[in-house]
Amino acid sequence: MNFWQNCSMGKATRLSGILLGLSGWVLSLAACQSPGADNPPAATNAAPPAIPLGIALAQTSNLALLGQESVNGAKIAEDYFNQNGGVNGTRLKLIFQDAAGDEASAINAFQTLITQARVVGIVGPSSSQQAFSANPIADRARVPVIGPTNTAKGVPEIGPFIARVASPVTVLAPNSLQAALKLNPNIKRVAVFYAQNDAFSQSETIIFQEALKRQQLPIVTLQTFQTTDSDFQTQATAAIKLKPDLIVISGLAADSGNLVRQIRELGYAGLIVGGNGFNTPNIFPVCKQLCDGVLVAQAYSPEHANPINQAFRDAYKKRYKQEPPQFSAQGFTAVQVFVEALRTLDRSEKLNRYSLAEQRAKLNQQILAGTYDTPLGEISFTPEGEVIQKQFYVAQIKMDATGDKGKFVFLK
Ligand code: 1QQ
Repeated sequence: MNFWQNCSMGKATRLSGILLGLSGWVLSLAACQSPGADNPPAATNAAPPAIPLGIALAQTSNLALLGQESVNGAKIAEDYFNQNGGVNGTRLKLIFQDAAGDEASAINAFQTLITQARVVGIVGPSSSQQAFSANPIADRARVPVIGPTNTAKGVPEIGPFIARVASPVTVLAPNSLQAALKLNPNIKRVAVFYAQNDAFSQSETIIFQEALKRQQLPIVTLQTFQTTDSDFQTQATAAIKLKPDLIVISGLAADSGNLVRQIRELGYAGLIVGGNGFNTPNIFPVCKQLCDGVLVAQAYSPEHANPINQAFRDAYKKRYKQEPPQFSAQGFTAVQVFVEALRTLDRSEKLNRYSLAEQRAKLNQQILAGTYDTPLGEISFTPEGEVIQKQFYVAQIKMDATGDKGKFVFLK
């Protein structure tokens, strides 16, 4: 926890007694600003109380390769929406709790946000594996959760307060197989790899395997690993012996990058399809030149032509000096859904008349009722909280000759 989170937590605890029984946003962060040059200390009572939204994503651990990108997107959203009027004049304040890469950290982050920071809702956690443990806690506390990157089957069904803006493996994964078959219609033998200690990887590999069966493509071997592994010699050697002409991998970023590197070093030259764990430029330094050619399905294109994506992309490029990746667009979108649902509710009902519990319940209903024009395109939700999204893409990784720089090239 950093100083400002500490500050806001202390404030939350102190204020909660005073505010008990009072209506209104429960957390004022006005006196908790950075004292830096850009932020002179605010006079007490100068600003209306900000609306606290919890961000419980992986900022440390191996999952941070993906989680930090969503954090970056959420930060852009906070600035963007506050510069554009906040929630009908009230500022939004993101409260960050590192959910790291394991279930216990995600549970801790959720509990702190729900009971101490008293957030109106939570964006998180980063992985489906964590969601299956942490989300039931928010659901029982009746706090709306939007998963920015939880793609495993079954996440929205965890409970009525759980939604996601991440399109599920069921709709995302098969797109990259189609692209592989287009590039090489002669694929005959497929080797499938997946991380067996991760709910998303297990879920995604089932979808890949079902899609391969539908295409009547024989799976010549099924190899398993752990997301924490870095040595894949045994599995890679065994698979390559069977002469596959397509390798399909479901894992997270660091493990998948190392696996690709070792498969290539052992001489495999055929196509590789990577799952959602490959969806980050943070994989480039892991497999370097050997990442080249990997196919990855994407739920976001930086080229998507609508004004909100234009604004997001410009702000992202200005701040992070690169094109926004999918995980950042999803982090932005999750915050956007909260902001727009809050605006709509506040316009019709002046939310500050309600208790926090009532605000959370109304917010959950409004999230599910809305339609949102986002960097991911237009999205809405099923009554279960499953995202309905229209456009999907497939990209191929292109590395330069040195292996130091790479990009996702979107296929037609
Ligand atoms: C999930 C995923 C991961 C790749 C996100 C970090 O899609 O866990 O559902």
